[in-house]
Amino acid sequence: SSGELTEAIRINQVGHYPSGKKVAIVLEVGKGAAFKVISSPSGKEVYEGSLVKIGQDQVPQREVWVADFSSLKQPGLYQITVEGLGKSYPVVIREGVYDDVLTAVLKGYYFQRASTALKPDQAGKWARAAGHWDDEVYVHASAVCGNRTEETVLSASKGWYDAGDYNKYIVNSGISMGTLLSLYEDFPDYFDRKSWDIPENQNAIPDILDEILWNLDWMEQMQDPHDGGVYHKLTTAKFEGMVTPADATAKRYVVSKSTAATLDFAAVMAQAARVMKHVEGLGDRAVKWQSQAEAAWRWASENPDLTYDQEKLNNTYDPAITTGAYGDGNLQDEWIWAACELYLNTLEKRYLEKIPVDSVPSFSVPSWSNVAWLGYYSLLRHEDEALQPLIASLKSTLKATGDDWVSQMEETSFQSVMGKDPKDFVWGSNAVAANQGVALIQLFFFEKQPAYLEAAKANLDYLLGRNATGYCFVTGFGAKSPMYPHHRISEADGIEEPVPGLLVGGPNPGQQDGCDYSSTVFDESYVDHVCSYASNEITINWNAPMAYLLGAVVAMEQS
Ligand code: 9MR
Repeated sequence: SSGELTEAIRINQVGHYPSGKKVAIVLEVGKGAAFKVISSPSGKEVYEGSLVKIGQDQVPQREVWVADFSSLKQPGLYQITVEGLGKSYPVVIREGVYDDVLTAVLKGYYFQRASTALKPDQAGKWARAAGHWDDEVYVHASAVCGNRTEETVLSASKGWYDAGDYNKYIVNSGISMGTLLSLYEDFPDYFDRKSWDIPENQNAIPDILDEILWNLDWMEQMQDPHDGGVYHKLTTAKFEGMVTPADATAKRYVVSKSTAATLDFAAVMAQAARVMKHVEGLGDRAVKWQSQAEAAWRWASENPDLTYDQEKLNNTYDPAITTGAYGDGNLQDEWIWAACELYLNTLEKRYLEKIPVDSVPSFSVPSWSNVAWLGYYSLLRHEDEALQPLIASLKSTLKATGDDWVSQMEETSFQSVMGKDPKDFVWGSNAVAANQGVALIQLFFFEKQPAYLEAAKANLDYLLGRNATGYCFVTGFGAKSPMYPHHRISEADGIEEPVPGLLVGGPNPGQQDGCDYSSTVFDESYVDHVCSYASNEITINWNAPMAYLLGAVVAMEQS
């Protein structure tokens, strides 16, 4: 009957703007090839359309029909029905439809704060006691140098927990901060006004910067003031159990300085200095960040290839460190990112030596280990004439990528850029989808064609439910939302609903956690179970491009 709920109709479960493109994907057809849109709960039919079968070859055994109801523009609550199949989850059409999820995704960072209690005023039922003051952190044997010993204690408090675990990793904070700083740098007018309920929201500083500062305050302390080198991470020796922050009390260390961490730190400090130079209430902090960035650059120049190799370090130093490695053997992209940010602030030619200015760079979607395009986005947003022809070739590279994506998207199961290439389904694939959206928005800034923005929004549809799993991937949103993320706070707090506003990692056919997945198909390899750290964890670097994508869509819709 058409009366029952079916999961075979995949939709963006958060909703659509009245004027926006609206597409559902139907995975089975019953009788005929029509679909209807009905008002909910009255059941009154408001639209009828044809299902269009599409050819997609990523998953040969899958059949897919597209239901396009873009011409329905009347705000309201609806359902899609297909005769013989059933009714979809609710379909929302309204102005401001992404405002709440944007706020929640930004607020997600507040819920990840270390070294503070969360009060019911801001955190509601997820209020919690403080943990991880990190004001007595030990220097791990791998980081002993100069006059420091293993018993040297430093303070490196605040910051955000990386993910489902409680450690703080500079490399991963790097891309997260770069992405959020870029969101403010690209949409200052919107974010100067945007406010949400964090403890600082009455001060003069925009809330997005208040939140960024919570992590920047920590990062500052991760640089050794004696030489400019930056510790790779602040961590326990092994992962804590599934306990609350207050109950996670194992000894914490700063571990080995590394070139990647030091360059990512340089890039973040430089971008922060530029973005917050004129923000009132910060005194001369921007000057300090710039000099910290330059000191980091100097250290990296003297230690150009100190990669973080956890296994190797564990052969030499005690205790063994078995938490997230964020080890990366290729540092060229970290050099590029730091060089771009420092060049923009100083216009000093020496930084250009690290940027291949004469060859055409290829495009790759940013990730924690691949940050070149964070730097290139910054070059594009500031368009320094002295950097031609590099700027022109960055533009043509990005345009070629965007054109490929737009043309390939029509032949994917879920009509999104994500899905065209099974290789995009890595650990944290949802961040690949979000970062494709970010790239398309950068492209849209200089090539004003609506198709690029539409493609970015198609990936948003993917992330919010129009995908092979049927989940809306942000906790607390959608009719079918992750309930059991691999997240110590959510697992240990005794509250049924997970902390809201967190993007889970998403489909990952690698299935490295060995959990019980119901499918091995690349885009279905997701399981909403706490054991699944390879598909159902949350991280600050996945939330960041989601915040960017949502923030950009909302800011552009309002302007
Ligand atoms: O996001 C990281 C992913 O790219 C790696 O493949 C994976 C295995 O090394 O590690 C992921 O990062 C985890 C980090 O090491 C510790 N905190 C949780 C992160 C997400 O699972």
